[in-house]
Amino acid sequence: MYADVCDINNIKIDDDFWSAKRELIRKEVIPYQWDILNDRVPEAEPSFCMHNFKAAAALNKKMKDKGSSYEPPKYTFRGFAVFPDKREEAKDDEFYGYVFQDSDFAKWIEAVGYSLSTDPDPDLEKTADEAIDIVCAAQLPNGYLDTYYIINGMDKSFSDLRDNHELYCMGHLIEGAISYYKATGKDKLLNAAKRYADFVSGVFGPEEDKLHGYPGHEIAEMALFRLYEVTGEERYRELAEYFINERGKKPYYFEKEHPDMDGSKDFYHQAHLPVREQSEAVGHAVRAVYLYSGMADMARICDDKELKSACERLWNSIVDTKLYITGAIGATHIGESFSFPYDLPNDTVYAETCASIGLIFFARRMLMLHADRRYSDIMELALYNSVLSGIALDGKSFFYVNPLEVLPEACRKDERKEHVKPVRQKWFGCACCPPNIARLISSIGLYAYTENEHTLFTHLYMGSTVNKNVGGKEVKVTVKASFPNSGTVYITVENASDTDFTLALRIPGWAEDSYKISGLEGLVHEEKDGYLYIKGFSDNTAIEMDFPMTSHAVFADEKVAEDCMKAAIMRGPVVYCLEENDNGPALRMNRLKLPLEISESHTDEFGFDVVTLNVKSVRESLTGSSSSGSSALYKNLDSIKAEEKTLTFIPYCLWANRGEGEMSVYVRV
Ligand code: FUB
Ligand code: ZN
Repeated sequence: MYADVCDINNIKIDDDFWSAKRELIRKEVIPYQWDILNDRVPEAEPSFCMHNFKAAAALNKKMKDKGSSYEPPKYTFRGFAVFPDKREEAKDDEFYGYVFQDSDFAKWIEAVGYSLSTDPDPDLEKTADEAIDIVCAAQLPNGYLDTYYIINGMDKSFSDLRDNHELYCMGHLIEGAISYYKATGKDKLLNAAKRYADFVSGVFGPEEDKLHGYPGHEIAEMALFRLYEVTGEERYRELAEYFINERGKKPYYFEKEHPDMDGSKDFYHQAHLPVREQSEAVGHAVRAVYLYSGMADMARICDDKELKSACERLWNSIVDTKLYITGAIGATHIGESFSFPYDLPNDTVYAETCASIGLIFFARRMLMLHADRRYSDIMELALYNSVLSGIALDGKSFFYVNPLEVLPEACRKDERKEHVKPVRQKWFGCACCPPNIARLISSIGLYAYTENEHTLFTHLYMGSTVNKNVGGKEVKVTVKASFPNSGTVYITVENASDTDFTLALRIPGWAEDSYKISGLEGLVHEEKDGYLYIKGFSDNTAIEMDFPMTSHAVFADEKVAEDCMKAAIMRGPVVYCLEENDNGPALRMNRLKLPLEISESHTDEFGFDVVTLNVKSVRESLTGSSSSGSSALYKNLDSIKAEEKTLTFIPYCLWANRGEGEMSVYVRV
């Protein structure tokens, strides 16, 4: 009865690079995260996630046992994030953590599901089943399931959509439940998520007696569309559509909820305009890309052309004016938000890992609307750079903020850079990013491929096998690749004769002019929007492609003041950076020599084969005498000394894996 547009169970990843990352998630991150959710890691900030579900379950039981004689707690606002002074002082029946702490479990179970779908693990499944029992025990008889209100008092539930994340937690719960159901066939959590969504659809909607609001932090939209596609039940699509259509209508819902709210602040929640009229990506970056993802789902599912145009405008607003070269978004920590166009500071940047992950969600959905490599190029860029930077090579520490330039002393002593950490952290009280990385990497196959009835689209190249049913025949596509080190790709297509099967292969923008392909003899092919569409396969076809990974300098548009006369170095989709570890301190004193002279080396210093780049440069220093006689800070310039030097660049995502030090992506030319 349940169907899905893209089935992870049909995609097997077998790739040196990505299988190792998936193993890291399976063996390190998922068990570590489970310990964190249960507050068993003394050196990490406590989560209280499972504590809250247990407290809510106990309360729920008490209510059931006492029936009508039970007096439920009356709501008291105790803060957006409440932690006890000492872990041992936590009370069994109180809620702790951020108001959205439930979502940590949901993201964990989502990653668990993806992992189990390829790597069965009875112990992990048992742990997950027990966790699900606890979560389901917290659900109220009417379907409501958010521990913050169950514990703190239900009388104010859905009274603060702007800040209190009930619909956000529901969205994550739905995504987690679907993943677990698809992996195991067990529907206990899925049924709980459906019951919560059913409850919510009884609360929100166009009818007069319902609330006419929408999520303060988007995600419910895309989750509900997915629930609709998995279950085929229309009410979930209708609820998602309602949330999207209602957003930004006047009078503004959040201002009705918060009469003291400054009217200019609706943009923070992307609620300043009806979504079809929005053109500039604004406000909180994660919320924005989660909303745009839901909008793209709706444009596809409902064939809504106006919404598709809005998605395209918003996509362009991001990639043309607000995107870091690493695929990061969100230039300012003030509100974790987008800044104005071309404002892309490298050191005070926010660049939240979740925001790049959300951009990948948005890209995938735009690809499902219309396969065009302008989406997959950015998806690949964000993945190999700002997302992978978010997790340490040993899977044990994480970045929330992904800067492009770091001076460790400034991170410690300058309040404006307090959010920027020079080394990855064990965990975060607000732990959105690590579990988001886990769910993305463990489901990476869903980003490598999308499909429609006859066509399999290959967006990312990685060793993998995909089975696709075309007109009753099981076509098998096998890819062998060694990205990002090498751009050579071998593809075989089996069992495709006498079918309408089409393989659409992405030609990455960075290899557009240099790629080579062989094996197309006898096949019908044409290129469109950066994809090579091939059909007319026999039962055994081999294709070889080569996308040369050449290194080159990239310059930002001159409107980006921060990067004026500076270059970044890229090799294929990978952005490189300088670290103090290889190049000494005061990285700013280095200047690249033009035309660039780059050679490649290999190192196993990171535990696997990494291509490093050696770039000819000069190290400059100024000599002169004091300009005023009383200050050593300023001098009259006598000369600029330039010493020839070869700089060593490493892939940006690997920075800070060898201890603390300066880092810079951009270098003067
Ligand atoms: O509000 C939930 C999550 O916490 C957001 O997505 C992140 O930006 C962090 O603020
Ligand atoms: Zn995050």
